[in-house]
Amino acid sequence: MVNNILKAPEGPPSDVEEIKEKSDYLRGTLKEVMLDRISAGIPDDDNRLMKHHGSYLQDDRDLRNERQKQKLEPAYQFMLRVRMPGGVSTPEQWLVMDELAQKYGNNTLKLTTRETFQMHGILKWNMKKTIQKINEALLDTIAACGDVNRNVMCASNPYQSEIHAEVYEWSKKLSDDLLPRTRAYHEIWLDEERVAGTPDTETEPMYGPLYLPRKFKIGIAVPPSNDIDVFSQDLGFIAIVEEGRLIGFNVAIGGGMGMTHGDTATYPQLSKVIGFCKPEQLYDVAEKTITIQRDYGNRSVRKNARFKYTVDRLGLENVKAELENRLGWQLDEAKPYHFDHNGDRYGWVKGVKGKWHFTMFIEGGRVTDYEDYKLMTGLREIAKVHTGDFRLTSNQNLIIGNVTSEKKKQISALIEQYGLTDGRQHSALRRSSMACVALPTCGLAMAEAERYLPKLIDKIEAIVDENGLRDEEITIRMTGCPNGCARHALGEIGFIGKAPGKYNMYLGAAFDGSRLSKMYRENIGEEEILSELSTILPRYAKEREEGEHFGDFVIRAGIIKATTDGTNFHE
Ligand code: SRM
Ligand code: SF4
Repeated sequence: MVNNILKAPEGPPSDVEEIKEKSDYLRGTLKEVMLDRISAGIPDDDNRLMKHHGSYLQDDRDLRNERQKQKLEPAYQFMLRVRMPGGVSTPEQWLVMDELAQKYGNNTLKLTTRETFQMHGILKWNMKKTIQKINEALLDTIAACGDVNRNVMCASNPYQSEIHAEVYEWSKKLSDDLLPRTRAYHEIWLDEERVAGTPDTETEPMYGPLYLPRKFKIGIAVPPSNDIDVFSQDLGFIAIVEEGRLIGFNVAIGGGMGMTHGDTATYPQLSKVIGFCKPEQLYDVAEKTITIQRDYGNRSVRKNARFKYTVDRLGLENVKAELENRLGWQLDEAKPYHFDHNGDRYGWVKGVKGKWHFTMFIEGGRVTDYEDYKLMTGLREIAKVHTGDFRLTSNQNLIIGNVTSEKKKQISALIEQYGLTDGRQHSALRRSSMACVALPTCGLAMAEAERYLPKLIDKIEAIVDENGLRDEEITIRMTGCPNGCARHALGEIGFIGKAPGKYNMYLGAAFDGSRLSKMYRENIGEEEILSELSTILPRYAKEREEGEHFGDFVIRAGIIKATTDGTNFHE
């Protein structure tokens, strides 16, 4: 149903639109090229389609120059991302991921900012086996990347597990029901025979043959925790709980973090709340919102193709009216809600039904065995005896969830034995940190992030300690480029990579994820970063008001202007 007043931008379709159109519903020549043994890589067109199957071809950038000198093809390898709505994994699934990471990956698991596992370093010849094993474990990688709805996030707040359990069921339903219908994934990776008659019978009723103009992200928050950064989602739902009962969701549309350096037509944006729906209306709202983006999103210029630009271009009220038109009913007025933080809360807590939850701090979300910290082994041993679940948080941390009182002793002993940590020995600043993958695997990284932020924090901690701020939660986030995979624009201190060793520094985001930051300094290195923070942090220590968060303080003190909307992020 296309509205005659609303218009999609004109212009020739982008190259990806053409690739999707010719792809025979995401098949392309993937089946054949994955069998080819001459190159460890795959052609670019197939790589574009590969994303819809949850994987990217990458190369090890640490080895790039050396291999070029030796006239070798890049050290090609694949990244694989699991679709795991709400970040909930069983211990059995954890053990499968752990085994695959050791056998076919680079011996690490990355817990991502969207509550799932990524594996890096998988060679082409091992991809099919790896994907098959993941599917045998009742997980999959369908639509974990690509121009479709992605992994649906939900709050991992263990304090309110009954609500969490309900919200988790919704995130799972949304993720499952919004999957592409094509059998391409099953044919390419799981050896399913193609049924005669496809693709004529395969119509992708919701997506259509071109799928969406760009990726689409949904998350569900449960106040007062905004751990999933609900306003950064294309479509966010805020659970409304009355007298301990989930009565529905506020609906927020048009958020996103990515931008391009030097291009003010691109910007991070926060979604806006447009109304309230009942639980049973949730799927309808999601589906109809997605079809609006399908029909009006920019299919010509990919960097302006996200739903946030569609909403800003068409106007919030017009998009809301179009949504209600497609729904055939009106959203109720939004209900009051209150968020007080967007980070995680660490350590043991007792939830309802007598179950215990332990939130661990996982720096940079990287699970591996370090020389003096056997994190991966420790978690493997826990998974072997654990009868509850694991919840991957949207801050790259991990909750060992639903531990019975009987098991708590055994799991606590393993936590102790392997020195697994709730992060209490670190500053609250480190515990509130997030960094995207960046180098060496991310092809888009302009600077280090995950490998560098811990070292930078070592130095910032000295300033923090000198000023009595060790227990002060200040969110700090770093990304290796402006795409914003660690939601940099919602960090009270944010860094975006510009070039090796150089970052743009941002300040002024709100602690509860409700205000974007603004650029404070451009293209600076470590020395200048530390020098700036050596001035600002002591001022915060001395001049802050009772309970005032760092992001609010820098605005009140006139250090940075508030960003009131994504459209003034660059001003
Ligand atoms: Fe991201 C692209 C990693 C969350 C915005 N992201 C990438 C790629 C695939 C690079 C590429 O296109 O070649 C990165 C793979 C690196 C690697 O080696 O693994 C990558 N993104 C990640 C992860 C693993 C970061 C992490 O350290 O945890 C996160 C995986 C999430 C998941 O499980 O699905 C990740 N990416 C995000 C988020 C945060 C979120 O969704 O809450 C964002 C900002 C929110 C948003 O989408 O606006 C994000 N990633 C991007 C963008 C910019 C998109 C845009 O339209 O603005 C790109 C580039 C693109 O799509 O062209 C990108
Ligand atoms: Fe790569 Fe940039 Fe995302 Fe970091 S923010 S993982 S560098 S795309």
